Amino acid sequence: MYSVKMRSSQNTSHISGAETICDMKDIEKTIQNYFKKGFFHENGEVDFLNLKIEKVTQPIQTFNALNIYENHTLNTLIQQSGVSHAALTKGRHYIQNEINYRGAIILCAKTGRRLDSTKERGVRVTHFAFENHSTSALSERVQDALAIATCISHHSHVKGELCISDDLSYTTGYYATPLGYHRLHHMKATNSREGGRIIFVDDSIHLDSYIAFLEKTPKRIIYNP
Ligand code: WAQ
Ligand code: MG
Repeated sequence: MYSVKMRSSQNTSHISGAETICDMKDIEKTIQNYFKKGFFHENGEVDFLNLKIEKVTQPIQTFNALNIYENHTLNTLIQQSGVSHAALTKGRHYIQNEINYRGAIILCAKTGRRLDSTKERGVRVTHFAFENHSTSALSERVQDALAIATCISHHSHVKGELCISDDLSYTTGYYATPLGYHRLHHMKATNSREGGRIIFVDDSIHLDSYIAFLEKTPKRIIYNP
């Protein structure tokens, strides 16, 4: 298997990114798809696009995708998952600020203090593949989001993850906990580059090994509800 990654930017500011793990025979169509996705993007004109292909050498770990739910409010979910309102408020500041992070920001679920030291980059979940074994079709965007959320929540110290797309026209976000992926509609106004991912954790987490798991361990996510 091969890990294939894409990121594109304008004037060093993040525009789009994508990644998967695939068989050798699928690399060509994957990079074609990623070129279109990353180069022609509603977020702006691209002046840099990076494609990276790497052979996967470590064993792949397999996980079941979280179940998808709708009709919960963010406030209830935050409360149930043990994230404080102060932490949520700080998380929303990272989502709303001017910086377009490529990855996720990690905050203490109690105080909202930032714990990762990746500055304007963020922690990026990579080396994962999504396999849909169910009969219900999911859009590529939802497959990707569900895979990332499943990886992020696969740790006993993770309380929840809030995600809002930074794409101008996509306003549905989600809040994921180890117990489920909750879709949240109308999370932002259209035509805004506001967006990001915030991971709320217990601050006794071993951050280096968690980040290594997210960034380096090859992961396969099976959707089979
Ligand atoms: N790992 C960590 N963070 C990421 C990753 C990744 N692989 N990819 C994106 N991000 C961060 C980064 O800060 C982006 O700016 C932000 O998340 C949003 O990324 O069920 O499309 O790819 O309909 O714009 C949610 C789907 C879609 C909800 C989210 O995010 C639904 C989406 P985007
Ligand atoms: Mg985006």
